[in-house]
Amino acid sequence: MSPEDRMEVLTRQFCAGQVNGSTWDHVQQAPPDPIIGVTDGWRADPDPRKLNLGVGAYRTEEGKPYVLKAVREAEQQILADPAMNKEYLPISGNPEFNRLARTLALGLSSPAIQQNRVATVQALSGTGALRVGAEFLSTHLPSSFPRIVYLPSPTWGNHKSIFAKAGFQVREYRYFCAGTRGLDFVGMVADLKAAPPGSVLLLHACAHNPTGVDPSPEQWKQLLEVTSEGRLIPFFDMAYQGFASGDLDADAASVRLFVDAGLELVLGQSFAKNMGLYGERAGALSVVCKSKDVATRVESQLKLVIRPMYSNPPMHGAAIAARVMGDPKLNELWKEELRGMADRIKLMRKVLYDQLVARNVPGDWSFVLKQIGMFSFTGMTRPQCELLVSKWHVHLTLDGRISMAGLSATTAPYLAEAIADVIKSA
Ligand code: PLA
Repeated sequence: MSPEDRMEVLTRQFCAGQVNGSTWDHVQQAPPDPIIGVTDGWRADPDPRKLNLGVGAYRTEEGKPYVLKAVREAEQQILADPAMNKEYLPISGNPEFNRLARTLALGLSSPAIQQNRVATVQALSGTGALRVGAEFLSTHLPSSFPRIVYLPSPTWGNHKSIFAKAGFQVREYRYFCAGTRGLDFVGMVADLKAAPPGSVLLLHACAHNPTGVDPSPEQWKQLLEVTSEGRLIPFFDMAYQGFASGDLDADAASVRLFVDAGLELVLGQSFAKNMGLYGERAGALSVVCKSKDVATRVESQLKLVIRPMYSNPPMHGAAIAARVMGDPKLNELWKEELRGMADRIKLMRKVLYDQLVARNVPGDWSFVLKQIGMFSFTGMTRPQCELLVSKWHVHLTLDGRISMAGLSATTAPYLAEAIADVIKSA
């Protein structure tokens, strides 16, 4: 068949396809997202007792979403500002936000901040920071380095897809020990020691999702050694700064340890949780470099990653976050509210634990008290989780993770009753 005839046939087939059916007839129904899909299931559930303990989103004691007072105040100031406009932001985002975000993470006295050797770009929250960071690494790691990323097992479900989309081979390192419900530190170190030099090492800066298990300060020091001896490229995902202990500085200790030791690293930050800016998509990506000169060139390349992806970031969330971080009064108010949120989550751990113990639910539930951050990783099996959803209308991810931030003193007894039941029957 001549190329012209072939073209003719293809055109006819294409038109016939459109007339008789859809060009997308072959497209398969995708499964719902394992985390975000939980909220859809919860929305569709008509039962009045229903609980959404899936996505990590903070709720008040009344079960309502919470807009921080500091955020409301910043938003009012922005609206009242006659200089406010809706022009495009630079490709790298709001410069003041970027400066304040990296300072929040690394600390004002950080050698990297003092020496101006951090390249920061605004990102579409934590996910966007990871995505742009992965793309940058995939393009700019030295060509002799492997494109391999090591993720903790388990980890936040989206990590795998983000790095795979950027062309990385995804490998796991041991992290959680189901038996002790603690850190498998020996396994973790062994796996990292076996990683090829130049591999990227993804670390959760604090409040590991989904396990709620973090390395101790002493273990972080050892991880620093393993990382630098193995010549691994650390990529810190910091989605919960302030949510682990209630203190922003304390929660950044792991990242600061690595930076202060002189390592180059990549850092993703999210303001979704610690400022309650979930839907505003406010985040930052920083690359800590050896020198100011390198950082300047890195930033120019980060812009080349961003421009064809989404051109430049949205302004509102970053403007809010910049005001909250930059205005001393709003900053104090924010820190107070952040401590309040972290404390309420800790209180929910105690309330749930007491309720489980009061019901004599079999097993040692002390991990509920010990785990750090927003989540409790309960060890419940998939059938038990499915029963929680279908019989008790408690919506959670099927790996047994529950968002403690979605619980209240009123709903905790109901959850304990539901857990007691599914542990017996599934
Ligand atoms: N990194 C980790 C470890 C996370 O847990 C999340 C969010 C992100 C990054 C990205 O957050 P952001 O893009 O909204 O800033 N994890 C949530 C939500 C809270 C989600 O899955 O998108 C969770 O429920 O696990």
